[in-house]
Amino acid sequence: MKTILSGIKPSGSLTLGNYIGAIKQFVQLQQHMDDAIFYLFVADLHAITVEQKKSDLLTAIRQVAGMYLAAGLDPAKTVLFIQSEIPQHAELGYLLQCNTYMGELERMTQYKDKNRKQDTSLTSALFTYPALMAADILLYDADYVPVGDDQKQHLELARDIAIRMNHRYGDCFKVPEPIIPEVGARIMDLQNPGKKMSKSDESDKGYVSLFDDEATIIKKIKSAVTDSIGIVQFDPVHQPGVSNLLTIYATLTELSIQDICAKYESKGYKEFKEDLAHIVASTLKPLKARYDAITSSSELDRILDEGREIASAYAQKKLRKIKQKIGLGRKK
Ligand code: AQP
Repeated sequence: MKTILSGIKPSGSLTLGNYIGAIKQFVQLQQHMDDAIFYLFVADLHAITVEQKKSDLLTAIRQVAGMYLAAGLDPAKTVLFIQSEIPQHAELGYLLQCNTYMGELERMTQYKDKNRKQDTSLTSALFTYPALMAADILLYDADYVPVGDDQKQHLELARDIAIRMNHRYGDCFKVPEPIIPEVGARIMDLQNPGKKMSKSDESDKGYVSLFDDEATIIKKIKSAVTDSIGIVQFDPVHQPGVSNLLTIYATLTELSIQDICAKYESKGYKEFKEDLAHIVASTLKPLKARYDAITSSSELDRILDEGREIASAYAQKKLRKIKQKIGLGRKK
């Protein structure tokens, strides 16, 4: 049986980018892989690498957990849990840090982007975060890790650390493979299509939250930045805004980008955006309804308790093995 693992940071309100690049993909994978177990977690330890307000963090943790289920993940095939409830993530994270070089962490583009802003509030945990992410993955011997494009480099580092430690201490970890969607791996900001749509963005105009109401969704899509060319075509270099909207359209309808372009060949952006706005709104409406039903019952906590037990048993055994391999403690 294959193990698929992924996590989402509760660092704000989940966005359409998180849905298309991650959650929707998990559901599709689960439907196509009968013989697989999914370890999906809420990456709350990663969220606190930047300052979070306690009440917002608690809300966001529940939102991520609830959305996994609302999107259609089958609890019978999923081990759903909260990262901070399994202390072995942090402990293995430290052991991996001891096998990760400063130069490797300094090369991570996500860190470099944040550091470029010369932000003095950058924490040391933000710097070492890829080692914790590697621990999240290696702790459960994941075969595949579905992620959006932005996490590809971190996953490559996880593979490098696994290979290094297997070489140093003997067979420690399975070396995981990424699964990156062909379309939708990087949904861009609606107001600035040169950067990724992110839930922690200062302005909420650039992203559609999965919790936005219909009027807000329609307004945000209609006011998405496009260009003066006026032709609906896929050209990320010269028409990044329109290309991003086409990607969203294609992933939510399962139509090809080519077919969508043909549909709007002699029409302007107005009609294209109006149709897309309604597609996004009608995708998110049932999702939100299922989310409300799940989070207003005791079902979510029951599933999370069960997930914690299964994940905890696996993580304890795995960490014990790694500590022995390294030579920590008293047991040979
Ligand atoms: N814009 C995006 N397009 C496609 N995939 C995306 N993902 C995130 N943004 C996009 C994918 O969602 C999964 C969970 O990501 P995360 O929340 O753990 O971290 P992130 O990638 O840093 O997401 P955000 O929204 O940008 O969070 P903040 O603003 O807090 O940094 C991952 O698989 C990610 O690739």
